[in-house]
Amino acid sequence: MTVTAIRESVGAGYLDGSGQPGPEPETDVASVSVVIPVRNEERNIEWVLGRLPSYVDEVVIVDGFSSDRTIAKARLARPDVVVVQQRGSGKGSAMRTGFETATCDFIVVLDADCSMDPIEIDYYVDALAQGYEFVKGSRFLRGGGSLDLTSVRKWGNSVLTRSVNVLWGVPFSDLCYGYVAFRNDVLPELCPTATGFEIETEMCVHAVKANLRIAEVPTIELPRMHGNSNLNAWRDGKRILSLLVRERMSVEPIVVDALDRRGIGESHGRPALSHSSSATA
Ligand SMILES: Nc1nc2c(ncn2[C@@H]2O[C@H](COP(=O)(O)OP(=O)(O)OP(=O)(O)O)[C@@H](O)[C@H]2O)c(=O)[nH]1
Ligand SMILES: [Mg+2]
Repeated sequence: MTVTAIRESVGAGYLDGSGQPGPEPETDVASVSVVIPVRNEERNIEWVLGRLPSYVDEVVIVDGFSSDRTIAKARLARPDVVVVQQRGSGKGSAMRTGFETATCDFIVVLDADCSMDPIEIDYYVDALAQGYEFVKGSRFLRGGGSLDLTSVRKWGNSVLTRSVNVLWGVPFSDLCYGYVAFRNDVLPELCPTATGFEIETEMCVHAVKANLRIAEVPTIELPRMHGNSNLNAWRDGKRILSLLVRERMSVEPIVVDALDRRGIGESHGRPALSHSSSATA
């Protein structure tokens, strides 16, 4: 799929000026790491790994002390998979371990429960290749949807999304969703610290605070195929709320090098990326 086709189909979702032209596309194609946190996903992991686009260079599986055959199944399905044990507990800790391990230019995060279709990685990679730095999936853009959201979760997500939009003056259409991608070189600015599911929100807020170029792309959330959810809507909703309060009250800059903040549309002067895949072919 070409960059142009992606822009035409989801252009309204970009957060950099309501339909204004996006940044210039990268002239070279970047390498892609996929980070997958897993905890007891032995019946799901093969489906996920089997549907990864062929241009993915590196797959990092972050194990959360699985007591089943998840890792053995992953190695069978994809022998070159990089397996790391998470440090600390919770999905947030697992994701941070994965980010430290991933080596490619672009990092895409997806769940292992078959709720996020890996073939959608095209959308994320194409947006990053255009010059966006943080890309998140949205179930509420045209072309997106969910077959999994309960009414409680939908309500909670809507309240939290509106809260972030009001607090930081942004137009996110979705918030509590873990299908995200970013350029490896903006990881210090995303600066994730959360240990639980609130890490997804934390990364969105830090991307806004750091003035990153953010895009939303449509995604369809499928139901978990097998096994049990690790999320508790009320407990994790409260954790997200308290994160938002902390982030809003915080007067400390989260960016280590505050002078490196960039306005949307400004030139980055980043070095060209090396050819290692055909993501935009
Ligand atoms: N390594 C690790 N992975 C985790 C942990 N908690 C959840 N995961 C993984 O993170 C992904 C998302 O977890 P889910 O339990 O599906 O949570 P969810 O998608 O928000 O909730 P559902 O919509 O109910 O499935 C899955 O791949 C899980 O295996 C954890 O503590 N450590
Ligand atoms: Mg899930």
